[in-house]
Amino acid sequence: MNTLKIAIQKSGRLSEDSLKLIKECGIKFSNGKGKLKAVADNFPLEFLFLRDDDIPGYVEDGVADLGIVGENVLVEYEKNVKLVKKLGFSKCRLSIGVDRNWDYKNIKELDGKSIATSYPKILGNYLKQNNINAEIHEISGSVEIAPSIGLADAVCDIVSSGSTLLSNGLKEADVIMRSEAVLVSGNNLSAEQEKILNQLLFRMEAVQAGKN
Ligand code: PRT
Ligand code: ZN
Repeated sequence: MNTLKIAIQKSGRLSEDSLKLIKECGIKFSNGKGKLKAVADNFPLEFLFLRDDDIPGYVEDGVADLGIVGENVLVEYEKNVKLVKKLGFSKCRLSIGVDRNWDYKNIKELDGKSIATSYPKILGNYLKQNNINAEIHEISGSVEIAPSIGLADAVCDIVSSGSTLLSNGLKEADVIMRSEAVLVSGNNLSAEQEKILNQLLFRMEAVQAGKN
């Protein structure tokens, strides 16, 4: 196939900047509200609008050839895809949050404690590397309320300004990983598709150079 399919978050913190980058690359398309697919008018690119959690898997399966997703999601899902380029937006941290009155010194204090998170794999690996035995409570949203309702002693969640932690009586105690939006690709692009990807990367680099 002489086109590339790119998976972009349908709506959320990555969507707007992902589409902005595409537009800055000079690629034109119209995406009607609620549409799940679109085709570019002046570049061999098709768009699939998906939930961010589904993007690494769709790229691995070849349903999409490329995707834009947070590094945190990419690492958590452990799919067989290539990180092609860091994109510099949607920057955040995956951090441990604890009660603001906890005189937290280092990760060892989590030994024997319970931690609520939507990132069980990244957290589990981090705890293992540090030889910490803690119980992981996987929850899919509103992680920050877990300590105040007695569900867990600490949280491991995405932080950007820190205001969500603060408003739940928590503080950022340890940074586990730093993340930003990344472009990923599948491992089975045709030679023609690799060529299109290189043209796209060339344009993305020009956009980035223009901003520095
Ligand atoms: O519906 P879908 O599954 O597609 O979206 P989603 O709700 O899972 O993800 P979304 O849109 O919230 O985030 C998409 C990606 O943006 C994440 O995977 C991160 O890579 C990145 N990102 C950047 C963030 C944040 N900043 C962020 N602040 N993702 C989430 N948050 C949340 C965080 O979970 C916490 O609840 O915002 C809150 C903390 O923000 P502060 O500013 O109060 O610290
Ligand atoms: Zn999601």
